Amino acid sequence: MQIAQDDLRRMLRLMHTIRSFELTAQTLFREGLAVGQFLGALHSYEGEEAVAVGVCAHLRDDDCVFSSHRGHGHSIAKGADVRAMMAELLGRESGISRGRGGSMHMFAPEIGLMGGNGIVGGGTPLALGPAFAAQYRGTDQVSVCFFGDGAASQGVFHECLNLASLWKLPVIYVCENNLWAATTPICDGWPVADLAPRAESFGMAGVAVDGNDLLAVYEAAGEAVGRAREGVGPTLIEAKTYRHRPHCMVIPEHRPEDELADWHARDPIARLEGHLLREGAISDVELADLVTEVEAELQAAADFARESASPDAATFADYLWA
Ligand SMILES: Cc1ncc(C[n+]2csc(CCOP(=O)(O)OP(=O)(O)O)c2C)c(N)n1
Repeated sequence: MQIAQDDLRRMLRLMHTIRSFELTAQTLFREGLAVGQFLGALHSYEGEEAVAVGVCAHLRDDDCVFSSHRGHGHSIAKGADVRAMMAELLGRESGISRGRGGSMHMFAPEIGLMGGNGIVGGGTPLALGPAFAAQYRGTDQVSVCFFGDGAASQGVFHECLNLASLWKLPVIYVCENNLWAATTPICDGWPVADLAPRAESFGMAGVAVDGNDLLAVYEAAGEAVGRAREGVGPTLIEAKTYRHRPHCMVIPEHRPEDELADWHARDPIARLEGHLLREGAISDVELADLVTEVEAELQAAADFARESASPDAATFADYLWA
């Protein structure tokens, strides 16, 4: 699949934006511990950027994305405003969910961002709703659900594949197989090494990709989205990837050092940069400028969040469903 160089540079910028967002969020979390202003837990998406960016590059604003507890990357790749996201982390009124949600609940339905989910596997049935609606209305919209390898062991996930395939719904299930579910290694969670082949038992398309290779993810997602838009049916994508950080900010690192080093050497951002430099699609100077610009944008977003006001106490319950 040929990808225009402009598109690749745009995707590289998004990957840097996600990486920089996560690093800045960790600073806010540490500050927040001191002054008690960070809203909820913080699960870093560092290392998995190619998955969100490669998939969402094929989506329009009227396509839906259902995210997980590790959802900042999905939100940014779907087009969410990083200033509003940063303010959400601090529970500010200017936050993307008006400061009522925090890290795991970034919603922007106007761009098809249907939010994160603190319930592991919680997004899998929700993604069927817009997929069914699109089919019923005869539009070519698609619905995408991102989830982890741990979520794939939830019973509801198998019900969803069954229904999606039975009704040929335009839904794409993207498993971010980062080899660990919190502190449980995949070999203690699955009796098999791979998820993608399980799609066959539901009579639907299933494909495994190197989730640290933006080009591979982009190609697999393009085919899946195309199939869904044409009414052919759903796809299960298993993206093999790895998170650079521990499960969340309050769980110490427990993974083997050689495994960590091995995956850090396969950093998806460095990999795409290497490709673009070799192809002459970007120069060292342009790359340095891009990183500087992105970091400045995220610093400004953090300042915006710090300076924003918290919701008035009398309005705390506004926008919440009782
Ligand atoms: C239904 C449910 N069970 C357990 C948890 C606690 N929990 C939070 S994250 C997590 C691990 C999830 O692993 P995975 O789905 O592989 O996603 P990853 O964190 O690797 O991205 C668990 C068990 C939860 N939030 N929801």
